[in-house]
Amino acid sequence: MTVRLPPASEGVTRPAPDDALFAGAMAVLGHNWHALHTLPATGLYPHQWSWDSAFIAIGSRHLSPRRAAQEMDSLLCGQWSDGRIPQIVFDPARDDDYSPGPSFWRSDLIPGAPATPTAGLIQPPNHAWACLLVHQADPQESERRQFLRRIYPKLLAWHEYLAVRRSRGRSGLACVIHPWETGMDNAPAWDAVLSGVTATRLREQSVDIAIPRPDLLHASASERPTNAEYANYLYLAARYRDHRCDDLDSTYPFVVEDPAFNAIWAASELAMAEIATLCGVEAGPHRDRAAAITDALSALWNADLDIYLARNVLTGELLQHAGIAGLIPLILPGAPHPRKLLGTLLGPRFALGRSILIPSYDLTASDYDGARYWRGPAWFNTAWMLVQGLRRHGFDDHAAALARVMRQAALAHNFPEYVDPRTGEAHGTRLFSWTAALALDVGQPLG
Ligand code: 2M8
Repeated sequence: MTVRLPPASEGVTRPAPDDALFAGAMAVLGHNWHALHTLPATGLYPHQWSWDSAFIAIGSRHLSPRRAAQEMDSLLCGQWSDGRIPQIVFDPARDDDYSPGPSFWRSDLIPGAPATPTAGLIQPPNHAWACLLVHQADPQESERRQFLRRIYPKLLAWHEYLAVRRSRGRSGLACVIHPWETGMDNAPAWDAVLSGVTATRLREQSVDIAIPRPDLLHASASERPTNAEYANYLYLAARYRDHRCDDLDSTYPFVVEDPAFNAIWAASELAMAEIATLCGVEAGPHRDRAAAITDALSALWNADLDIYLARNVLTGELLQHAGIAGLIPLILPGAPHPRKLLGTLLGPRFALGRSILIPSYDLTASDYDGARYWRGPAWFNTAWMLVQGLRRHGFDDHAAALARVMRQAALAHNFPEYVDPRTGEAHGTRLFSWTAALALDVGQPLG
């Protein structure tokens, strides 16, 4: 790996010589820096991803707050006129290196899409949360560049998109219409919904479609989603694209309310309240919305499992799988069950303190798989969010222990995308940006 510092290096803090994590994370983020943003990984993910960039900015603010702000500015160049921040902002030069890429989406043909090519789907809304943290890293620099004042209206439009275009029914929660929108693409909770999609797809598609898998050049097939899953992913994405990314399409076959997506939205609304105050704008509506989403999440609470579950909006059923998404509401100050969530984290399903980080899925489930993507392995972004949640509710010793394991696991395995929570074995790609950024963040005084 060539270590390359970012161009905005004037504000870069030099690491203490003995801080290998700081130096390693800085090297990874320098290596993955491209043009005006950071790639999740140069081979497997050669474009700019939405929630990745927000997580990356949370870490890179310790290296250069200016560069972290640039990361968010760059992502928002891909915002659509309806307010959505797209899942991916593409580098048109790397169309063949990732599927589905810019030539699949052809966003230039969709009304409201920006000039730069993007995907039409979205990802979890952690952006306002990240922007506030970036501001706090160097308020004078942020003020000088009018960072919050410039970004606030864009974040406002994004949250309005979620409230208006993504609310189906009266639950008060936003829905996602593709597994990719949850960021936890092949989580077992989606299996039942996707089996209905398979039936529809097979009825509609008389011939097999080609399934390009450039991802398998960079990660083992046993660690990635299967071709059967990809067939559904591509079908759902193509259907949404062919309906011009119209969220009001009432016959869409995958509509889910996800606890992590909505908890992150509420956390970002709380951040919006602080940003609004700093910009001299009324903060009340953001606090009210955060409270309303937090209340609405109660409908997803499962008192037998002591965890939040996702809901299939089309049938009204809660999807009976204990995944890490169901613990993420712990990030909310108003979360009503912090002790129960801690109990679930410490119990046999997630084994906090006995597993490496926290598994993405129930360790006791028969379909748990510690190596395959979101079906079991432990990820650093979910660990980071739970460190924040544990701290917020005063579980400081657990937060500190989890932060320590994050740093150790990141450094020991060359900043892996994910690890087996039982053995610590690294999986997916290496030199993964959010692993570096978030392991760095939890060790910093501001982190
Ligand atoms: C993974 O998802 C992409 C599709 O968005 C993929 O597998 O190709 C997920 O882990 C997602 O959460 C993440 O944002 C993305 C880039 O790191 O990779």
